[in-house]
Amino acid sequence: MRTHHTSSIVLAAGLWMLASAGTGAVATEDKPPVGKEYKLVWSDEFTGEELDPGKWDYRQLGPRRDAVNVKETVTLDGKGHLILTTRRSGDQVQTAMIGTQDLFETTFGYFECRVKLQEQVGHWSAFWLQTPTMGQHIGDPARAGTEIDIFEYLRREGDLVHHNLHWDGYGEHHKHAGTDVRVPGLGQGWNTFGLLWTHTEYVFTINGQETWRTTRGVSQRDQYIILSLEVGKWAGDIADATLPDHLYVDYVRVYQKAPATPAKPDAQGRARLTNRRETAWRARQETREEDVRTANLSLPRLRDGDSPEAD
Ligand SMILES: [Ca+2]
Repeated sequence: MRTHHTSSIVLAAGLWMLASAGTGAVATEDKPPVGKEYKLVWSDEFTGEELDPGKWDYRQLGPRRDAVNVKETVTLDGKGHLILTTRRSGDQVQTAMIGTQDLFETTFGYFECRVKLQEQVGHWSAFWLQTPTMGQHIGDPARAGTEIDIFEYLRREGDLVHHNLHWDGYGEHHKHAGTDVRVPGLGQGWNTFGLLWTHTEYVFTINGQETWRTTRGVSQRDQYIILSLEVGKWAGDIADATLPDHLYVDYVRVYQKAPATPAKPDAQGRARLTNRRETAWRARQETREEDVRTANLSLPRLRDGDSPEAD
């Protein structure tokens, strides 16, 4: 998570609504494609009493930046929300970071979270995708993967939010692309942040509206999800913060495009098919069934205890 600053885009919520309700100027393809070809493949609605260890693990427990990551700052409220907390404990500031590393790692799809942002300065919240091979295969982000910061939010910037990409490691070869978006009212209440990640581009959304689209640094490899609060000067001085302070997360959902299944021709249509065409259609059908099986392999692995065959 770097602190590069790029050009700022100001987006007025009122204009969005006008475009959506009035002229239909917001193109359908710009909206998250969920509910059509895309199917929910992974989610956490945080409905339990504690973090689901089958979906999430703690990350980088111990010192990180200007705080210490501990498990106790990651809680569920029993009302459907994950709470990440930054708090003081003696001379320490403690904060929270979880990820799906080794539990759910995938390539492409639409990733969305619904959150209520932190209220204090000195720490920033983020929903991001990370690659396990950051810094390898320099010059080839498709193979090495890219840090994809779907959102980074600093309270000291008010209604501003960051979308960032980092690839080719964090050293001398480091590459970055990003944008900042101002969304009036962002600091109050709930917001959704989304990323559509395809073979060719990333499309970032806030509350269902496209805020940034880029073809730079497109990863083609499995990556994992991270939710974090981090304490550091980028977000201002934590000494000025009234703690504890929280990031609330209502859900994280991942949708992926189901392989296309050809429509079965009706009786009349079938009659028009020559034998050769019908044979070709069956061959395509078999290929697609193979694709479906292959795609299923990339879905989250069952843990031993979850397997229906385990008992
Ligand atoms: Ca929820």
